[in-house]
Amino acid sequence: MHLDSKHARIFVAGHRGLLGSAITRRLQREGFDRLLLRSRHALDLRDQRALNHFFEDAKPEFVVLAAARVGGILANDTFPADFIGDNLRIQTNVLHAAYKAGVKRLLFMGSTCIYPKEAPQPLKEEYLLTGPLEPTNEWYAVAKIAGVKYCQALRRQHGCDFVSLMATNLYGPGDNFDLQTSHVLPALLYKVHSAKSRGADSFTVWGTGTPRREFLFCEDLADACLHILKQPEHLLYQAAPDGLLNVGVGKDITINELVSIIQQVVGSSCSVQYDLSMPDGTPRKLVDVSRISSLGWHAPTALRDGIQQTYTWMLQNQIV
Ligand code: GFB
Repeated sequence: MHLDSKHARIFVAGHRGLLGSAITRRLQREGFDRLLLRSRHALDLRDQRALNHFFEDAKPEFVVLAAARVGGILANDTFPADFIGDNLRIQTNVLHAAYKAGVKRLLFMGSTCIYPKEAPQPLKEEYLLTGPLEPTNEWYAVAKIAGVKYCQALRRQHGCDFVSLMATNLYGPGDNFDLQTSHVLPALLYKVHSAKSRGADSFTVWGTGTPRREFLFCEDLADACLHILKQPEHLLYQAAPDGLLNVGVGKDITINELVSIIQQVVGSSCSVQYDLSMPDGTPRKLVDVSRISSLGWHAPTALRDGIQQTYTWMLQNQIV
């Protein structure tokens, strides 16, 4: 059932994360006045009993499941048990509690890394489970695939209106800039800025710089979430009969091209050193955005503008 009231009770799970905080800001700006927000300390999503109590008391009507353990290529590769374990626990608990509570619509955040490493590009939703995964993030991907499948199963068995959004590499204000655990875009913003500030000649790019990635601004994904929450059910499932929707910009670039844009934004001309001991990961993951386009949604923010906003945020928050 779609969202049609500013007074609906909406639970944003993970409201302090990059996506969750963007969705929360957006809903507040739009005048939604019954948001349900719980910090990690107030409600541990890995605790099924606590979560069941929360759903019984607060009675959320809509859920955006943006809580997850996320990280870049190194974090995924270094902490496989945390990535598969925490994500399985969080999503299984929330999906089960939401089903029991009769939630009207739930958005589950998948990821484009759930598609096979060698799948044809652009990645269509129907390529799910057609081949082996990228090894650096298969643990996270397996957890996310389980979440997508659980949503589908709940819809099939119990008629739950639970949809999975497969977002491409997300970035934006509030990002994680820790070099050991971050994704490439905030990592390179940090490295280029700090090299410039120190007067260094060069900075390090992991891998070969040739992999291609598609970058989605967090405010745009928040916009897509609201758009999908508001879609009438018959239109939504006409576009996505299996409940899967890719969310991207429909265009990818190489890591080297990303470096150039970041250098322009930061105003730096330092040279690049490639650390070939670090993994490239999947060569490409450009998503096919036909389904969400058919529902009238397109990512509004140009990459350079989004990077500029992220850089401004990084400086204002004295990250470096
Ligand atoms: O963003 P990223 O960490 O993750 O890396 P993935 C993307 C590409 O950028 C890889 C290269 O080819 C990295 O080797 N890269 C270059 C760097 N320099 C750096 C750097 O300083 N830091 C980082 N982090 N990368 C993740 C998955 O994959 O993407 C997750 O592990 C999830 O499961 C997420 O899907 C969206 O795009 O490779």
